[in-house]
Amino acid sequence: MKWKTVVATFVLGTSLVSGGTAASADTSLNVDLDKGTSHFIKNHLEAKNVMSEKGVKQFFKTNEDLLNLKYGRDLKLLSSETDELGMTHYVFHRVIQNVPVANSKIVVHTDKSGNVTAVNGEFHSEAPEKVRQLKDFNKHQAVDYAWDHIDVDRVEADKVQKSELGEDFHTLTENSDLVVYHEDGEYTLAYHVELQFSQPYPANWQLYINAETGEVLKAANVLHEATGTGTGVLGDTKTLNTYAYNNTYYLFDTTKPMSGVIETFDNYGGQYSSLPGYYVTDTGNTFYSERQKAAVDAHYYAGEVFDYFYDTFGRESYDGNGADIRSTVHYGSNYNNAAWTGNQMIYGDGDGSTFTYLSGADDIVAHELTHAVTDTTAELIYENQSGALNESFSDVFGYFVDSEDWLMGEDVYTPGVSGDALRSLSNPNAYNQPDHMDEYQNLPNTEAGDWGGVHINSGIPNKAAYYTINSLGMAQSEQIYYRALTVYLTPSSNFTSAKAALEQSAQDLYGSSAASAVTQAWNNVGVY
Ligand code: L5W
Ligand code: ZN
Ligand code: CA
Repeated sequence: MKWKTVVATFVLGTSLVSGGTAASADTSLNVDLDKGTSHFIKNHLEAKNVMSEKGVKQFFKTNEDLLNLKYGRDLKLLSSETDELGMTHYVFHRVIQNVPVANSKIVVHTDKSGNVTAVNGEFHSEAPEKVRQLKDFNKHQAVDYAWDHIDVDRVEADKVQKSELGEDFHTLTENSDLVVYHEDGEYTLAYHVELQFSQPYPANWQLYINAETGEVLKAANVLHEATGTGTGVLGDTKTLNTYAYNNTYYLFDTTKPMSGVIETFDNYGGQYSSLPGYYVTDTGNTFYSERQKAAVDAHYYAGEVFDYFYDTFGRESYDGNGADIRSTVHYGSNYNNAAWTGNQMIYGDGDGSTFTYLSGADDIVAHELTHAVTDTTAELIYENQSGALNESFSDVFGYFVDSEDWLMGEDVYTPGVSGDALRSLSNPNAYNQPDHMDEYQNLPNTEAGDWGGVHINSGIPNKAAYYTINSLGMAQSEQIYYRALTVYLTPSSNFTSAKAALEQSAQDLYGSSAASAVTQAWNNVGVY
């Protein structure tokens, strides 16, 4: 940074505040007004009776040497406003050949008597009087360059959205204006292009494109992380990781230690074909409405399950590689189910008597995300014994995430009845599931037969997990189960091979007595 000595023509003293440091002087001061950094000059500036634009013009003339700015050449008045204290604030653009310098404003403040109390802003007092004016393309072409650069399909970004009330609206905004872009003392004619949209992801792209060459000088998506609050399905208040753009907050969490994001959508109208639906938004970052409850919990619990896998096993998202975790709530109509579709989660609202909003249970969210982990690791085929293992591992990790009870889905199952649940690891029989091979049900491998009873025979490995956890404790058991799922199990593994996989994992991690505890757990359910 170059410092410039300015001889000031002030009547009394002047003080300068810049970049957090303050200095004062009588008739001379070291002022770095040349670059684009912001400066604040106050006290006793030589100017009286500044009651109008004409007066400000005179002020700049009087202080031309100090500020190294010429009124007509370097400044363009944008606005003037008088506040409730009677002070008036004259806002100027710093211009070169009448083109505004990007991100530069100079503001002159006067008190009610017309004394200038301060001048601040980005002075650029050493900027050139002229910049190269060649423009090889126009502002509309600059917008096309910008879309190419960010690699987003404009048609998708301009898709009609639905508001919370179901009204159609568009969120795409495109602006393109000629500016002087400055960086490291270089001043270049450029188009400042803004692309703001909420699909396929919320974005506020700010790009500067060289007006002569089309080179992208700078591109940044300047959305801001925020922390919101919301009401969950059970009426509890939670803190949410959100994103702010254009006075709108999105259920879009970029805070997790992974490349991907956690994002939550609403399937307005229940169109099955329109997944993922629309981002859940709120103008106040307070997601308190009835409609938002299911989304609040889907978003919050997806974060909780991410944290569980990351903190316990170092796993970054379900694929171990930072994939986006996407959820859609209000899926279908009175849908008593939730699912991992192969690339996202969907949650029904329930019919209000069998289930309320299914995302309201953290063990269900963990169950669904564990299906995603299984799909990218053991890939257990969803039929017969391998399918029952697939289901069981989802229930077991549902327990690890929500280990206060052995029940599955109790928070949202039969909202009018307390104490019941969908399944139980400790007592499968109480929920119409076998808990021993003697009770194994041979069912048809069809949808009606639950693909060979995947949600029924899972009671047997679930009970084995219950015995294992009781014997070894949760801390060892969760490592054993994770290792079996990610290292030993294969698509066609059956109950016997699951027993072997878990024994081997226990042996690897904790030795033979842990392996024996696993053996005993599976013997108890008749798997030898
Ligand atoms: C809860 C209701 C059924 C658990 N999926 C399941 O395989 C359920 C999804 C959400 O068992
Ligand atoms: Zn399942
Ligand atoms: Ca539970």
